[in-house]
Amino acid sequence: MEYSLFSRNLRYYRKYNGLTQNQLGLLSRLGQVSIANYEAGRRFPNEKNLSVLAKVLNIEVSTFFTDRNIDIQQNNLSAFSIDGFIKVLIHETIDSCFEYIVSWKESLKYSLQKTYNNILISTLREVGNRWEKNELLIAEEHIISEKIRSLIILLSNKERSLKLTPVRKDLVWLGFAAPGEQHYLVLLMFAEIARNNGWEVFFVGKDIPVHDLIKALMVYKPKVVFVSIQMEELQEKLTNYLNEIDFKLKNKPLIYVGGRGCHTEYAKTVNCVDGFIKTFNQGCKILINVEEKL
Ligand code: B12
Repeated sequence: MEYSLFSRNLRYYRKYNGLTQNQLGLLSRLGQVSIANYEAGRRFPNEKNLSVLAKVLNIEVSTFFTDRNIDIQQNNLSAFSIDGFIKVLIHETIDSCFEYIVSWKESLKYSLQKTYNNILISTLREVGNRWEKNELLIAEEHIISEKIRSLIILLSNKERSLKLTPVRKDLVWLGFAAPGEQHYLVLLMFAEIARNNGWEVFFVGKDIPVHDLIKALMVYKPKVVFVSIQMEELQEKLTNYLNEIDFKLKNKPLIYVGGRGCHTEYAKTVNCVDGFIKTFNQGCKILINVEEKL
């Protein structure tokens, strides 16, 4: 009994510290094989090695034998946390970050949509809270954003390699961020959800001059356009932008606006906006149940 408690706690605190078995094996000089054996309950460390492990993991030896009150069936789930993930994002390579989020996703049997929403978006919110409280360096916020950008694409590619959805030529999606807007990660998640649901995707991202955007809309002829605005102060610029599109484009696509810089009242003030999307799941619904909308 004590042994299995030790195994679970070792695994928990290793992940909490953002370490792979290999990394813990190197730091403790016990090797990856021993760590794997300990975690699988096949072997048990002697007293000396126990204290080495506790030291590397920054805990007391007794913590290995303290029940953290976790439900045994949920044991895997508790090994992951937003806090642990943020540490991994800041300090580890993109490969370790990917390994962490894939294990987390699989332990919870999450879809791509749920992984984006429940893990990545929640992490971004927590990063925002910490940034506000000055608990994160600007550099760390940038490092995290960049890793999350890569993870959005890596997760989506992995999903597509498992389940190939043929691209439907009649479903074209285009996404862009409001002029002056630097935030585009949720927009990128929508692009990947669209791609995984058979859309042909044109992710134009940020900083696109309006004339070029109009050209892109004429050439690619999207059925649906998603616009992202996080900064309220950019609303006026976005309105001018959208009005110009409305004026110059004959066959207008369905245009949806979303993000914390936008609300229903704002969306109503712009003629060519077909809808305001409040939540990530609401946006995904449009991309998945597309036939209802077109
Ligand atoms: C990551 C991040 C950055 C990254 C962006 C990286 C990137 N490539 O996107 C970097 C480091 C570049 C950055 C820069 C800045 N940032 Co910033 N950033 C964030 C952070 C932490 C996450 C942004 C994000 O992706 N949010 C997505 C989710 C978490 O937000 P959400 O509102 O819950 O989103 C929901 C809905 O709104 C909707 N949704 C969101 N986006 C979209 C898009 C579409 C199309 C749709 C349909 C729906 C939709 O779905 C979500 C889930 O339900 C936020 C904190 C936060 N809570 O958002 C600050 C935050 C947005 N940033 C902020 C600021 C102030 C800045 C800077 C001005 C800071 C500076 N002084 O340099 C700059 C420049 C901003 C600019 N001109 O655009 C402020 C904005 C305050 C405001 N004015 O409203 C925030 C809120 C931080 C804060 N707590 O103060 N930032």
